[in-house]
Amino acid sequence: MVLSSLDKMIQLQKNTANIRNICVLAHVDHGKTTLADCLISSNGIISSRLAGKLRYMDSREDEQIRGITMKSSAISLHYTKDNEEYLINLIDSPGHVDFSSEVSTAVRICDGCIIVVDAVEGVCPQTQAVLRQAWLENIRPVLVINKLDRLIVELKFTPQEAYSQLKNILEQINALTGTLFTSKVLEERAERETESQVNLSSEQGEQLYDWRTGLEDTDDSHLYFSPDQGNVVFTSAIDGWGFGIEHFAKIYSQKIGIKKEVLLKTLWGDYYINMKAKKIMKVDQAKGKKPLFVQLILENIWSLYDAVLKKDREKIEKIITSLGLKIGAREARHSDPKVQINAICSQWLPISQAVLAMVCQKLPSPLDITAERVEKLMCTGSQTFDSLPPETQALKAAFMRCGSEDTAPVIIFVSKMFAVDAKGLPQNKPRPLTQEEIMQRRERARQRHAEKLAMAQSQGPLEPTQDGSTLEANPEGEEPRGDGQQVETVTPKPVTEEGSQQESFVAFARVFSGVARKGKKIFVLGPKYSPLEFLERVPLGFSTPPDALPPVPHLAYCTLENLYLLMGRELENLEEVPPGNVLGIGGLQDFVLKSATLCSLPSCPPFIPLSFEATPIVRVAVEPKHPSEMPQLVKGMKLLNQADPCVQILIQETGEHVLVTAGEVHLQRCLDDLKERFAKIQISVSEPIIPFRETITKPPKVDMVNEEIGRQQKVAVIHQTKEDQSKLPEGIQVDADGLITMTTPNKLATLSVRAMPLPEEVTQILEDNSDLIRSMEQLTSSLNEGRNAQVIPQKTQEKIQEFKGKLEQHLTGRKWRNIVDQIWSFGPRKCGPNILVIRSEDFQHPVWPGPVNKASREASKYRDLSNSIVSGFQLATLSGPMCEEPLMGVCFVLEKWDLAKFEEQGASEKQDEQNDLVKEGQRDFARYSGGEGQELHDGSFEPFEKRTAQKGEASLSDCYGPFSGQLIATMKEACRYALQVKPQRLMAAMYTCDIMATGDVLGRVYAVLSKREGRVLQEEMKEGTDMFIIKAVLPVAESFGFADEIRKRTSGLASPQLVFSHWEVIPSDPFWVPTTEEEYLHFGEKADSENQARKYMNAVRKRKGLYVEEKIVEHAEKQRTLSKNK
Ligand SMILES: Nc1nc2c(ncn2[C@@H]2O[C@H](COP(=O)(O)OP(=O)(O)OP(=O)(O)O)[C@@H](O)[C@H]2O)c(=O)[nH]1
Ligand SMILES: [Mg+2]
Repeated sequence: MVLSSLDKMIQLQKNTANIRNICVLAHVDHGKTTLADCLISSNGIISSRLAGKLRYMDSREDEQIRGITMKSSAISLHYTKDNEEYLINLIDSPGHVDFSSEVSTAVRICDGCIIVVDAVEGVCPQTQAVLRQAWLENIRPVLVINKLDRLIVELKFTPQEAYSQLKNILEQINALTGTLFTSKVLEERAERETESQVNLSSEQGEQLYDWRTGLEDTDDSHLYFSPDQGNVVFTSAIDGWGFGIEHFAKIYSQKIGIKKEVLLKTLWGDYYINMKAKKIMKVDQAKGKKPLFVQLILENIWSLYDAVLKKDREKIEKIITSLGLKIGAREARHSDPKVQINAICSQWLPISQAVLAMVCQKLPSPLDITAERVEKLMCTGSQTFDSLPPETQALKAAFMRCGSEDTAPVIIFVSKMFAVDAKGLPQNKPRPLTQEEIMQRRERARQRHAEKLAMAQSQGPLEPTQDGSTLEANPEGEEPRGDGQQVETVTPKPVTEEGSQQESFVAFARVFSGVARKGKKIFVLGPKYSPLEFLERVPLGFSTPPDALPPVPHLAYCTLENLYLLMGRELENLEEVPPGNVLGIGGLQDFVLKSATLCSLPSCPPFIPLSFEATPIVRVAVEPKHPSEMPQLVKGMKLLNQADPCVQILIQETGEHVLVTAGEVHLQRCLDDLKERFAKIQISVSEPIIPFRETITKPPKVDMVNEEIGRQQKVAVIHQTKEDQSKLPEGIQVDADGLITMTTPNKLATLSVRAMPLPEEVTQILEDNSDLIRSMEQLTSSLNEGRNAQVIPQKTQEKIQEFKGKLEQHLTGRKWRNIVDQIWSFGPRKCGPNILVIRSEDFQHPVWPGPVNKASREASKYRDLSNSIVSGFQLATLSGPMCEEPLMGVCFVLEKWDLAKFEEQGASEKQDEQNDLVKEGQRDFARYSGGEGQELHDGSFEPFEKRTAQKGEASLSDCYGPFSGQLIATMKEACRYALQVKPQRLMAAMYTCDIMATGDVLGRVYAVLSKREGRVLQEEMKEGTDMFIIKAVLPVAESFGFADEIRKRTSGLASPQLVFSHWEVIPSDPFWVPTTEEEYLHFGEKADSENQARKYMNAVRKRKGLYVEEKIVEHAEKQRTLSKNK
């Protein structure tokens, strides 16, 4: 970048009203980076000839090789329109699903976005996803329909056909906007309704609500994309042209003498012009009139392409002169028509003009941030803005003002950290000396020279040298030359960190308020920080220096060491950054892991977490090739974790280092980064670890050959029968209905547990609400501990009620009666998709937060033992009996629990202890208090541990260990056996996959899909093209290499996008063995070829080092027929 323009940028950064922070979003390969190239070339950063070929924003080597963007990166551009100067901070984002987290990080720090759509492919799955993300973040979109040249050159459409295609795309994308809008309005409406109902309930009177009113009242016309609104531009980024209809309205209003305003309204749409009458009329299909858009715009472009492609020199000349353009001789004579088209069109309809003008006109500046967006950013989880402390609420004004005065609080959001080579940082780069520095150096040299002279003189006269000069050039070679033309460079100070650390992290951030100054000290608020906690701990108007503050969780204090202007591949040093700008911050790597909020006031809440669309699902274990390099690997993985918004790094109980990524491409990039940048060692990578879930189903009605079960006779005993598999150890009773009864080893307590499959919808509801369940769990535990301070916010209460209602709605029937009220826990990890239910009339302690019924003595008894029972349940759901994978969709019912013996013992011991003093007790043993709930003055129960602590250890633990431990183990085992007596099934993770393919390769796509157990859900033809869109589901387990295989089989014509969608039960029974005659006939004795589930199960067991029951062929001889052998 030319240095002189840095000053320009600094100047532009101060005019907040003329800043536009925008990102380019689209489906993969729709031309975002190419478009960005065109915009960058308008600033002279790259030459216009290279625009579209260079893909400047794809600065990584692998991005260039693969031709896809993997990281979002920003660049600042300068644009002048109507004497107004604008600063455009442009962020290019990746379109591949695997990197959708990069889109989230970009969207957060922008105010607007350009949605790019390929004119041939139209609206694709990722287009929908990015549009939704823009909506969720409340940023305004404009539309660029790109690759119009493909309609001319590839599809050979007539202008009329092209017009219909464009209309179609607009309809599709507007339909999408419509759905997003409606759901949002209805949601807000519902919120308002509940609020007013709350208000109303106190008053008398009834009011009827009509849900439609919300939709009808709200004006949504400005939301839709339409060329006459000025928010749509048509482009061909590769050929360097683009236009909005305003451009043509201006030209034609002069040419035909129709008012520009009228043309603006009619150039797009079904209007035609009656040239004689100079009137614009509605299109009459019957007369075959062409719409204005076709006649005045598209036909001109088409005829230009036609002339150039046919190399019609005369016509080209004519067009050029009529447009008043000057084409260089080199381009005019170039044999490649593309070059000619580019040369002509980029002058005639410069793409950057069209796009940037639209951006400046239609997208908001940082000053226009809406109150709605600010409130949303500030309210994490189930908080409402009103419930925030007043100091925090006051910050909203600062956001809205976006002021740069010294009193304005500095608020910065860091959306991701990215790694750069430390050598590439501006402060470490050799740079040319400024004029002043040259002067200074010269001055110093002169002084030294004078000193030496003086010294020499004092020591005595010097022998004059031959050439008459008295001194040689000074040894440091700093003798200035007379001409001063020499370019000297400053070599940077050595990088402060030890030489080994060559990666330096820069925060990708945006200033929302105040001026970020180099060297300023600022608070770093982690995602879990709560301003309330700070205000509680630190007195109002704290005067201590922030360094000396008492420690507050998730709060740190740091210095803004370096500020950078992000210029694509380059960074430029800045001294300060005014509000509303995108910037890079150096020196935060020890404070910020992935994202954070920085603020000069601790009353600021952390921004809501970024919403990620992709779930990390592909996991591999990595290890260094040379075991001694483990420390490098660990360090490298830490760095990788910081540098990527969505990768997860786990260390499993087995000691494996596991990398969890969003997909294959993401995995590859992470591994490359690890090998080449962060760890710099050779690593070996395991096969992908595929996650499974375990569940149970209803007993099947038919067997494997579709015969009704129970009809046929089971075949003889020679073969292993199914019953053997689930043979239960002694001492465990099981009834016909699968109720398991187990006693603790010390025979004091007996538990009866039954497992039931949950309906699919219920599992889904549980999955969707896991966050809510987690916060419910926190609420209940704080209520149990007697901390009533936390009042449940209204919104959370409503959400809980809604969740409960949904469960009740789906859990109907005799089997499930009252079950929702009796839910005791969710698992695993207290928030998973399995439930524990207790069947007891006087059970008073469900998961639902609410006041504990203090009158019930029973309640306390259950509560005291509940921890052990619940822990047992948690353990059982965390790893199932089939292959130790987590359970899903299982309901465990604790039908009975008999503690009579235990109570007896407890009571007798209690007698003995009457006079004992309070001992220092261990807290972790038996959690039983003998059913006594002692009420304290404040009405809450005394914490249980205090009471149990009064008993000696010996009294409750016996030779089998502490009672609580026994209870946990017994509960866990009981749950496992309860599962094993039911038909068990594996659940596989499924991808949805969208494949776009032409008709001729369709067959091959299907072949690959079916080979990999994929299932086609839908196939439709894209209107006006010969493209088919196939929607299919595919097990994650079968997906490795899928994208490559499809690409190879279709010679690159089809490329699938895989996104994790759901868990699906594999219908086959992993333990199935043929038991009936028909089954033997059909499958043979081994019958293992058919069993996909068993294959998966055994693979997982093998990986985990568990016992695998396999039939191994011991004597591999040919089968002999007895008769022949005789
Ligand atoms: N015919 C035609 N091809 C284009 C146009 N714009 C981009 N392309 C081509 O489309 C391909 C993808 O372009 P990119 O700019 O890399 O697409 P992208 O949206 O940045 O892709 P990702 O970043 O991977 O999501 C390249 O081969 C471009 O040359 C266009 O206007 N017309
Ligand atoms: Mg790109």
